[in-house]
Amino acid sequence: MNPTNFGFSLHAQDGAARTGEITMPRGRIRTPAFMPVGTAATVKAMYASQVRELGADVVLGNTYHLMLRPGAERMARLGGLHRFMQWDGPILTDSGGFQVMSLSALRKIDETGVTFRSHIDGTAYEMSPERSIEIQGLLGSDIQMQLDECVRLPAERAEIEKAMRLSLRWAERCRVAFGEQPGKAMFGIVQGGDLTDLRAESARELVDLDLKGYAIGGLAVGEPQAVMFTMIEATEPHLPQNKPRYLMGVGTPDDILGAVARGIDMFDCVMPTRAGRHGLAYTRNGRVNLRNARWAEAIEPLDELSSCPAARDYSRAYLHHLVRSNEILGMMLLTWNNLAYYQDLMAGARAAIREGRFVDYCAETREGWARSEK
Ligand code: PRF
Repeated sequence: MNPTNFGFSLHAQDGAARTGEITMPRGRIRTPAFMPVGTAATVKAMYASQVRELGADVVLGNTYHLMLRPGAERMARLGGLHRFMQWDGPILTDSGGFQVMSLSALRKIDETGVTFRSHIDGTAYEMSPERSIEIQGLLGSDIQMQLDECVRLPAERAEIEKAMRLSLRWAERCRVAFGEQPGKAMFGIVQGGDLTDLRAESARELVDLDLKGYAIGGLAVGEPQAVMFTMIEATEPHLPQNKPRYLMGVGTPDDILGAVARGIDMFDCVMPTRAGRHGLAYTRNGRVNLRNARWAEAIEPLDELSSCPAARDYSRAYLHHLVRSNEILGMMLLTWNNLAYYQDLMAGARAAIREGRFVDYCAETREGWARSEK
Protein backbone atom coordinates (compact mmCIF):
# COMPACT_ATOMS: atom_id res chain seq x y z
CA MET A 1 0.00 0.00 0.00
CA ASN A 2 1.31 3.39 -0.92
CA PRO A 3 1.25 6.05 1.80
CA THR A 4 -1.05 9.07 1.73
CA ASN A 5 1.73 11.44 2.74
CA PHE A 6 5.03 12.49 1.21
CA GLY A 7 7.90 11.00 3.21
CA PHE A 8 11.64 10.43 3.04
CA SER A 9 13.64 7.86 4.96
CA LEU A 10 17.35 7.15 4.88
CA HIS A 11 18.40 3.51 4.89
CA ALA A 12 22.18 3.75 4.90
CA GLN A 13 25.00 6.23 4.75
CA ASP A 14 28.58 5.76 3.53
CA GLY A 15 30.68 8.86 4.08
CA ALA A 16 28.44 11.69 2.92
CA ALA A 17 26.71 9.43 0.37
CA ARG A 18 23.22 8.32 1.33
CA THR A 19 20.67 5.82 0.13
CA GLY A 20 17.01 5.87 1.02
CA GLU A 21 13.52 6.21 -0.30
CA ILE A 22 10.95 8.90 -0.96
CA THR A 23 7.47 7.52 -0.39
CA MET A 24 4.34 9.08 -1.82
CA PRO A 25 0.89 8.05 -3.09
CA ARG A 26 2.04 7.36 -6.65
CA GLY A 27 4.94 5.19 -5.53
CA ARG A 28 8.39 5.21 -4.03
CA ILE A 29 11.54 6.81 -5.36
CA ARG A 30 14.72 4.92 -4.49
CA THR A 31 17.59 7.34 -3.89
CA PRO A 32 20.09 8.27 -5.18
CA ALA A 33 17.73 8.54 -8.15
CA PHE A 34 18.18 9.55 -11.76
CA MET A 35 15.04 11.07 -13.28
CA PRO A 36 14.76 10.69 -17.05
CA VAL A 37 13.69 13.95 -18.66
CA GLY A 38 10.23 13.90 -20.21
CA THR A 39 10.07 17.54 -21.24
CA ALA A 40 7.07 17.50 -23.59
CA ALA A 41 5.11 14.67 -21.92
CA THR A 42 7.43 12.08 -23.43
CA VAL A 43 10.84 10.71 -22.56
CA LYS A 44 11.94 11.12 -26.15
CA ALA A 45 12.12 7.89 -28.19
CA MET A 46 10.97 5.74 -25.26
CA TYR A 47 7.69 4.12 -24.21
CA ALA A 48 6.76 5.05 -20.65
CA SER A 49 6.54 1.33 -19.85
CA GLN A 50 10.14 0.87 -21.06
CA VAL A 51 11.35 3.72 -18.84
CA ARG A 52 9.67 2.02 -15.89
CA GLU A 53 11.22 -1.37 -16.76
CA LEU A 54 14.68 0.17 -16.67
CA GLY A 55 14.13 0.94 -12.99
CA ALA A 56 13.25 4.62 -13.15
CA ASP A 57 10.87 5.51 -10.31
CA VAL A 58 10.15 9.11 -11.35
CA VAL A 59 10.30 11.21 -14.50
CA LEU A 60 10.65 14.94 -14.96
CA GLY A 61 8.25 17.19 -16.83
CA ASN A 62 8.63 20.82 -17.82
CA THR A 63 6.16 23.55 -16.91
CA TYR A 64 7.45 25.81 -19.66
CA HIS A 65 6.95 23.37 -22.54
CA LEU A 66 3.64 21.98 -21.31
CA MET A 67 2.09 25.40 -20.59
CA LEU A 68 2.79 26.37 -24.21
CA ARG A 69 1.70 23.04 -25.65
CA PRO A 70 -0.79 21.47 -24.98
CA GLY A 71 -1.49 24.09 -22.26
CA ALA A 72 -2.01 23.62 -18.52
CA GLU A 73 -5.80 23.99 -18.46
CA ARG A 74 -6.15 21.64 -21.43
CA MET A 75 -3.90 19.09 -19.69
CA ALA A 76 -6.13 19.26 -16.61
CA ARG A 77 -9.24 18.70 -18.76
CA LEU A 78 -7.51 15.70 -20.30
CA GLY A 79 -7.00 14.17 -16.87
CA GLY A 80 -3.47 15.34 -16.07
CA LEU A 81 0.04 14.51 -17.21
CA HIS A 82 0.21 10.98 -15.72
CA ARG A 83 -2.77 9.76 -17.69
CA PHE A 84 -1.79 11.77 -20.78
CA MET A 85 1.65 10.16 -21.07
CA GLN A 86 0.80 6.78 -19.50
CA TRP A 87 3.20 7.14 -16.61
CA ASP A 88 1.58 6.30 -13.29
CA GLY A 89 4.61 6.84 -11.04
CA PRO A 90 5.65 10.12 -9.45
CA ILE A 91 6.35 13.08 -11.74
CA LEU A 92 8.57 16.00 -10.78
CA THR A 93 8.06 19.22 -12.73
CA ASP A 94 10.53 22.03 -13.12
CA SER A 95 8.99 25.44 -12.54
CA GLY A 96 9.66 27.07 -15.89
CA GLY A 97 12.00 29.93 -15.08
CA PHE A 98 15.14 28.12 -16.17
CA GLN A 99 13.60 27.03 -19.49
CA VAL A 100 12.16 30.52 -20.13
CA MET A 101 15.62 31.99 -19.77
CA SER A 102 17.26 29.43 -22.05
CA LEU A 103 14.56 28.96 -24.73
CA SER A 104 12.07 31.80 -25.03
CA ALA A 105 12.35 35.13 -26.81
CA LEU A 106 12.07 38.64 -25.31
CA ARG A 107 12.20 37.34 -21.77
CA LYS A 108 12.15 39.67 -18.81
CA ILE A 109 12.41 39.00 -15.09
CA ASP A 110 11.16 41.32 -12.35
CA GLU A 111 9.76 41.00 -8.86
CA THR A 112 6.35 39.85 -10.09
CA GLY A 113 7.71 36.99 -12.21
CA VAL A 114 8.83 36.31 -15.77
CA THR A 115 7.34 37.59 -19.01
CA PHE A 116 8.32 36.01 -22.29
CA ARG A 117 7.30 35.06 -25.78
CA SER A 118 6.84 31.42 -26.76
CA HIS A 119 9.71 29.93 -28.80
CA ILE A 120 7.02 28.11 -30.79
CA ASP A 121 4.69 30.86 -32.03
CA GLY A 122 5.71 34.10 -30.32
CA THR A 123 2.64 34.33 -28.05
CA ALA A 124 3.27 36.52 -24.99
CA TYR A 125 3.03 34.94 -21.52
CA GLU A 126 3.40 36.07 -17.94
CA MET A 127 4.34 33.67 -15.21
CA SER A 128 4.41 34.61 -11.55
CA PRO A 129 5.60 32.23 -8.83
CA GLU A 130 1.92 31.63 -8.00
CA ARG A 131 1.05 30.85 -11.63
CA SER A 132 3.98 28.42 -11.90
CA ILE A 133 2.64 26.48 -8.90
CA GLU A 134 -0.90 26.66 -10.31
CA ILE A 135 0.29 25.22 -13.64
CA GLN A 136 2.25 22.46 -11.93
CA GLY A 137 -0.94 21.62 -10.01
CA LEU A 138 -2.99 21.56 -13.22
CA LEU A 139 -0.46 19.18 -14.75
CA GLY A 140 -0.88 16.94 -11.71
CA SER A 141 2.77 17.10 -10.71
CA ASP A 142 3.76 15.21 -7.55
CA ILE A 143 6.94 17.13 -6.80
CA GLN A 144 6.75 20.78 -7.79
CA MET A 145 9.64 23.19 -7.94
CA GLN A 146 9.62 26.81 -6.82
CA LEU A 147 10.08 29.46 -9.51
CA ASP A 148 13.69 30.67 -9.34
CA GLU A 149 16.24 32.68 -11.27
CA CYS A 150 19.35 30.84 -12.44
CA VAL A 151 22.39 32.92 -13.43
CA ARG A 152 24.81 31.55 -15.99
CA LEU A 153 28.46 31.56 -14.93
CA PRO A 154 30.75 33.40 -14.96
CA ALA A 155 28.81 36.34 -13.52
CA GLU A 156 29.37 39.31 -11.20
CA ARG A 157 28.60 38.96 -7.51
CA ALA A 158 25.90 41.65 -7.65
CA GLU A 159 23.99 39.78 -10.33
CA ILE A 160 24.31 36.43 -8.56
CA GLU A 161 23.22 37.92 -5.23
CA LYS A 162 20.22 39.68 -6.75
CA ALA A 163 18.98 36.47 -8.40
CA MET A 164 19.57 34.48 -5.21
CA ARG A 165 17.50 36.93 -3.11
CA LEU A 166 14.73 37.12 -5.70
CA SER A 167 14.63 33.31 -5.73
CA LEU A 168 14.26 33.32 -1.92
CA ARG A 169 11.31 35.72 -2.08
CA TRP A 170 9.75 33.59 -4.80
CA ALA A 171 10.28 30.45 -2.68
CA GLU A 172 8.14 31.99 0.04
CA ARG A 173 5.41 32.96 -2.42
CA CYS A 174 5.47 29.47 -3.96
CA ARG A 175 5.18 27.88 -0.53
CA VAL A 176 2.08 29.95 0.22
CA ALA A 177 0.59 29.20 -3.21
CA PHE A 178 1.28 25.48 -2.78
CA GLY A 179 -0.27 25.38 0.70
CA GLU A 180 -0.74 22.00 2.34
CA GLN A 181 -0.90 19.03 -0.04
CA PRO A 182 -0.02 15.97 2.07
CA GLY A 183 0.77 13.53 -0.75
CA LYS A 184 2.75 16.05 -2.77
CA ALA A 185 5.82 18.20 -2.27
CA MET A 186 7.19 21.59 -3.23
CA PHE A 187 10.97 21.89 -3.26
CA GLY A 188 12.98 25.08 -2.81
CA ILE A 189 16.00 25.81 -4.99
CA VAL A 190 19.34 27.00 -3.60
CA GLN A 191 21.01 29.60 -5.82
CA GLY A 192 24.17 31.66 -5.24
CA GLY A 193 26.35 31.01 -8.28
CA ASP A 194 29.96 30.18 -7.52
CA LEU A 195 30.04 32.06 -4.20
CA THR A 196 30.14 29.88 -1.11
CA ASP A 197 28.76 32.50 1.29
CA LEU A 198 25.74 33.13 -0.94
CA ARG A 199 25.15 29.38 -1.31
CA ALA A 200 25.18 28.96 2.48
CA GLU A 201 22.85 31.92 3.01
CA SER A 202 20.44 30.72 0.33
CA ALA A 203 20.33 27.23 1.88
CA ARG A 204 19.80 28.54 5.42
CA GLU A 205 16.98 30.86 4.38
CA LEU A 206 15.23 28.11 2.42
CA VAL A 207 15.54 25.68 5.32
CA ASP A 208 13.71 28.23 7.50
CA LEU A 209 10.72 27.77 5.17
CA ASP A 210 10.61 24.10 6.20
CA LEU A 211 10.07 22.70 2.70
CA LYS A 212 9.74 18.99 1.82
CA GLY A 213 12.98 18.94 -0.14
CA TYR A 214 15.79 21.14 -1.39
CA ALA A 215 17.28 21.45 -4.82
CA ILE A 216 20.62 22.96 -5.75
CA GLY A 217 20.20 25.03 -8.89
CA GLY A 218 22.51 27.33 -10.79
CA LEU A 219 25.23 24.71 -11.30
CA ALA A 220 26.46 23.01 -14.47
CA VAL A 221 25.92 26.38 -16.13
CA GLY A 222 29.44 27.01 -17.42
CA GLU A 223 31.65 26.46 -14.37
CA PRO A 224 34.29 23.70 -14.06
CA GLN A 225 33.31 20.47 -12.30
CA ALA A 226 35.59 21.32 -9.35
CA VAL A 227 33.64 24.55 -8.75
CA MET A 228 30.36 22.65 -8.88
CA PHE A 229 31.63 20.18 -6.28
CA THR A 230 32.88 23.02 -4.06
CA MET A 231 29.44 24.66 -4.24
CA ILE A 232 27.74 21.39 -3.25
CA GLU A 233 30.14 21.12 -0.31
CA ALA A 234 29.32 24.69 0.72
CA THR A 235 25.58 24.01 0.59
CA GLU A 236 25.16 20.48 1.93
CA PRO A 237 26.04 21.16 5.60
CA HIS A 238 23.18 23.68 5.77
CA LEU A 239 20.57 21.27 4.45
CA PRO A 240 18.67 18.98 6.83
CA GLN A 241 19.73 15.32 6.78
CA ASN A 242 16.13 14.12 6.75
CA LYS A 243 15.02 15.83 3.52
CA PRO A 244 15.91 14.90 -0.08
CA ARG A 245 18.48 16.98 -1.99
CA TYR A 246 18.21 17.35 -5.75
CA LEU A 247 20.99 18.63 -8.03
CA MET A 248 19.19 20.13 -11.01
CA GLY A 249 20.24 19.38 -14.58
CA VAL A 250 23.27 17.22 -13.70
CA GLY A 251 24.96 15.53 -15.38
CA THR A 252 27.62 13.22 -16.75
CA PRO A 253 28.01 9.86 -14.99
CA ASP A 254 31.17 11.25 -13.37
CA ASP A 255 29.35 14.40 -12.15
CA ILE A 256 26.65 12.20 -10.64
CA LEU A 257 29.04 9.92 -8.73
CA GLY A 258 30.90 12.98 -7.41
CA ALA A 259 27.65 14.59 -6.28
CA VAL A 260 26.34 11.39 -4.67
CA ALA A 261 29.62 11.23 -2.75
CA ARG A 262 28.79 14.75 -1.50
CA GLY A 263 25.30 13.88 -0.26
CA ILE A 264 22.98 14.45 -3.25
CA ASP A 265 19.92 12.21 -3.62
CA MET A 266 18.28 13.16 -6.94
CA PHE A 267 19.38 14.08 -10.46
CA ASP A 268 17.93 14.84 -13.86
CA CYS A 269 19.67 15.50 -17.14
CA VAL A 270 18.93 15.40 -20.85
CA MET A 271 22.37 13.90 -21.46
CA PRO A 272 21.46 10.20 -21.84
CA THR A 273 18.40 10.90 -24.00
CA ARG A 274 19.93 13.72 -26.08
CA ALA A 275 23.22 11.87 -26.62
CA GLY A 276 21.21 8.84 -27.73
CA ARG A 277 19.62 10.90 -30.49
CA HIS A 278 23.06 12.04 -31.60
CA GLY A 279 24.71 8.68 -32.01
CA LEU A 280 26.47 8.59 -28.65
CA ALA A 281 26.27 5.60 -26.32
CA TYR A 282 27.16 5.47 -22.61
CA THR A 283 28.62 2.13 -21.56
CA ARG A 284 30.58 0.59 -18.68
CA ASN A 285 33.66 1.13 -20.84
CA GLY A 286 33.04 4.80 -21.50
CA ARG A 287 31.29 6.68 -24.28
CA VAL A 288 31.07 5.23 -27.75
CA ASN A 289 30.43 7.39 -30.80
CA LEU A 290 28.49 5.12 -33.15
CA ARG A 291 28.92 7.56 -36.04
CA ASN A 292 32.58 6.66 -36.14
CA ALA A 293 33.61 4.60 -39.21
CA ARG A 294 35.58 2.26 -36.96
CA TRP A 295 32.31 0.52 -36.05
CA ALA A 296 31.21 -0.14 -39.65
CA GLU A 297 32.08 -3.85 -39.43
CA ALA A 298 32.11 -4.35 -35.66
CA ILE A 299 30.07 -7.43 -34.79
CA GLU A 300 30.33 -6.89 -31.03
CA PRO A 301 27.43 -5.28 -29.12
CA LEU A 302 27.78 -2.20 -26.90
CA ASP A 303 27.93 -4.39 -23.79
CA GLU A 304 27.39 -8.13 -23.93
CA LEU A 305 26.92 -8.24 -20.14
CA SER A 306 24.15 -5.63 -20.02
CA SER A 307 20.59 -6.63 -19.17
CA CYS A 308 19.35 -4.09 -21.75
CA PRO A 309 18.61 -5.66 -25.16
CA ALA A 310 19.77 -2.48 -26.91
CA ALA A 311 23.21 -2.89 -25.37
CA ARG A 312 23.41 -6.67 -25.62
CA ASP A 313 21.68 -7.91 -28.75
CA TYR A 314 22.61 -5.56 -31.60
CA SER A 315 26.03 -5.25 -33.23
CA ARG A 316 27.85 -1.94 -33.19
CA ALA A 317 27.88 -2.23 -36.96
CA TYR A 318 24.08 -2.26 -37.01
CA LEU A 319 23.85 0.71 -34.63
CA HIS A 320 26.44 2.53 -36.77
CA HIS A 321 24.35 1.83 -39.86
CA LEU A 322 21.14 3.10 -38.21
CA VAL A 323 22.82 6.27 -36.96
CA ARG A 324 24.48 6.98 -40.31
CA SER A 325 21.17 6.34 -42.11
CA ASN A 326 19.35 8.61 -39.69
CA GLU A 327 16.92 5.81 -38.87
CA ILE A 328 14.46 6.35 -36.00
CA LEU A 329 15.41 2.98 -34.52
CA GLY A 330 18.99 4.18 -34.04
CA MET A 331 17.78 6.92 -31.72
CA MET A 332 15.43 4.54 -29.95
CA LEU A 333 18.07 1.89 -29.30
CA LEU A 334 20.74 4.35 -28.16
CA THR A 335 18.33 6.21 -25.88
CA TRP A 336 17.28 2.87 -24.41
CA ASN A 337 20.90 1.86 -23.90
CA ASN A 338 21.82 5.19 -22.32
CA LEU A 339 18.91 5.30 -19.88
CA ALA A 340 19.63 1.67 -18.96
CA TYR A 341 23.23 2.65 -18.28
CA TYR A 342 22.22 5.61 -16.09
CA GLN A 343 19.66 3.55 -14.15
CA ASP A 344 22.17 0.73 -13.63
CA LEU A 345 24.75 3.28 -12.44
CA MET A 346 22.27 4.52 -9.80
CA ALA A 347 21.23 1.00 -8.75
CA GLY A 348 24.92 0.15 -8.37
CA ALA A 349 25.48 3.28 -6.29
CA ARG A 350 22.54 2.47 -4.01
CA ALA A 351 23.78 -1.09 -3.44
CA ALA A 352 27.34 0.09 -2.82
CA ILE A 353 26.24 2.70 -0.26
CA ARG A 354 24.12 0.09 1.49
CA GLU A 355 27.14 -2.22 1.67
CA GLY A 356 29.61 0.48 2.72
CA ARG A 357 31.74 0.22 -0.44
CA PHE A 358 30.78 3.37 -2.33
CA VAL A 359 34.37 4.59 -2.69
CA ASP A 360 35.38 1.26 -4.28
CA TYR A 361 32.32 1.36 -6.51
CA CYS A 362 33.32 4.80 -7.81
CA ALA A 363 36.91 3.68 -8.40
CA GLU A 364 35.85 0.53 -10.29
CA THR A 365 33.29 2.44 -12.34
CA ARG A 366 35.86 5.08 -13.31
CA GLU A 367 38.36 2.36 -14.24
CA GLY A 368 35.78 1.06 -16.70
CA TRP A 369 35.35 4.50 -18.29
CA ALA A 370 39.12 4.78 -18.66
CA ARG A 371 38.90 1.93 -21.16
CA SER A 372 36.90 4.38 -23.34
CA GLU A 373 36.83 3.67 -27.10
CA LYS A 374 39.40 0.91 -26.58
N1 PRF B 1 16.76 26.12 -11.81
C1 PRF B 1 15.69 25.42 -12.29
N2 PRF B 1 15.84 24.40 -13.14
C2 PRF B 1 17.09 24.05 -13.50
C3 PRF B 1 18.23 24.71 -13.03
C4 PRF B 1 18.07 25.80 -12.13
O1 PRF B 1 18.99 26.45 -11.66
C5 PRF B 1 19.33 24.09 -13.62
C6 PRF B 1 20.75 24.42 -13.46
N3 PRF B 1 21.62 23.34 -13.70
C7 PRF B 1 18.82 23.06 -14.43
N4 PRF B 1 17.48 23.06 -14.35
N5 PRF B 1 14.46 25.79 -11.91
